[in-house]
Amino acid sequence: MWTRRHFLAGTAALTALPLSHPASADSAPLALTARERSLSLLPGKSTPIWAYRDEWPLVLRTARGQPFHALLCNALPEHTAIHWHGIRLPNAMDGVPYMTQDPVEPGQFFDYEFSPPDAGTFFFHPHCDTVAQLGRGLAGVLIVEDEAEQGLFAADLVCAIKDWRLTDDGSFDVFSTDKGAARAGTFGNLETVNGRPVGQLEALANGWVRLRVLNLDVTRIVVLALDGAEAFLIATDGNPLQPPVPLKTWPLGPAMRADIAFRMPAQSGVKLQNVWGAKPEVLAEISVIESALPAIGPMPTLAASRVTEPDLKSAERLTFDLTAGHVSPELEAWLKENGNLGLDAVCLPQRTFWAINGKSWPGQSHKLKPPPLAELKLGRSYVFELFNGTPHQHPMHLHGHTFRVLKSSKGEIVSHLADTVLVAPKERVEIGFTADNPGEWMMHCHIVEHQETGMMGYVRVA
Ligand SMILES: [Cu+2]
Repeated sequence: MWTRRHFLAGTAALTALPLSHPASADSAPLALTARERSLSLLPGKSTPIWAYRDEWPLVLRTARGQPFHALLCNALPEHTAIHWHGIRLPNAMDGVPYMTQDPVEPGQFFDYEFSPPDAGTFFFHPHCDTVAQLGRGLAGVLIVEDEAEQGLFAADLVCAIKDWRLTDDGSFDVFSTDKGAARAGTFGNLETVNGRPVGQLEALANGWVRLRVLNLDVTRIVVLALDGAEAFLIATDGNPLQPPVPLKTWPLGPAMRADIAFRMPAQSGVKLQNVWGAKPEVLAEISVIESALPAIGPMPTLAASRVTEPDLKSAERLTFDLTAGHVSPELEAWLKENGNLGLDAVCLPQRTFWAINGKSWPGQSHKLKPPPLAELKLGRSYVFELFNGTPHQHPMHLHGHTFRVLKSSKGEIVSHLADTVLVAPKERVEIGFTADNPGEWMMHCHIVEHQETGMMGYVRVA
């Protein structure tokens, strides 16, 4: 059993251990100790990754509507926090340093407690110095299960896509370059699924498989396709798609998830592919286990979404232009006056390549917190029109809410619920949602270098 005493013993050098608030006595929290651990990514080499537990990828499962309680212990050399991506939780649990909570300094703890209102495939990661912390592997998968879905699938499998920037000896290379940050991002040089060049999974012959695919990479966009079985897209960013659609291809930018269902063939394996490039590349192989399951039975149906759909008739429309950026005059004046003194070096890169509605906001220092991009009325419906005026793709993420992707200027789309939407160059995408969660919620690109060099802002719901 993990206790605070163990953590104290392991970090004897760190004297002050202020607790954010006491853990509740009735439920033992799940300990997530962010620290350096070792993972073999290159044959015979060890990579000093940052992780919450020993296993990578870490997959946690919890029940919808039930209290989830995790204690973050920071044994890293810099501050951190946990953002629970896609979970509609109270603002104070959203894990954005300076914005929703104080940064969790080395040696400190933070209790995260919330009851996830939606079942689905989610993940969690830090929200500051993210390109390096997530780049080093600091992330976990959070699967929220609905009681009504127990036992529906013969196999429930996770495919976590994440690339790494390594040198030949297995240590980390620089995470970001100006060249990358100002363009499509700085790509990893080792592509992995579940920590291996090709993910290896297995499923019972004839059984229905639920394949939860997550893009945990900070940069790379993949386009999913399944080879070897007739496949259906059943959930997007964790939200059930009703009705499911046959899966031809489905793009997945950083932070996006797709749940795919298929019946496992009896004779041959199935391949999950990335068809982004000219030549399909295998992401994962699902091999077959002999079984006595009958080859009949319809595809299982997921429980309906609990997200409140937007009222499109009364919705207020707001436009957000994604463009190349520059430092705002206010920020420039502040920097001139203050230099770097007093600024959090970890959280405030000085580069600004991107902007939302002409405003760049690099890093997350509260001292530089700009006004919100928009003030939203609690309970009101909104349609956000996102226009990409750059030559690069941007997966745009809104915190605290789940939106419906309504429309694209590029043609017909599958209307679906999401927390992150990929916007292509010159594309105009409309998303609609009910602003039903009070607080200040980040809206940013999830190509993390774009976020950290200016394509970030927030909306205030009150
Ligand atoms: Cu971007």
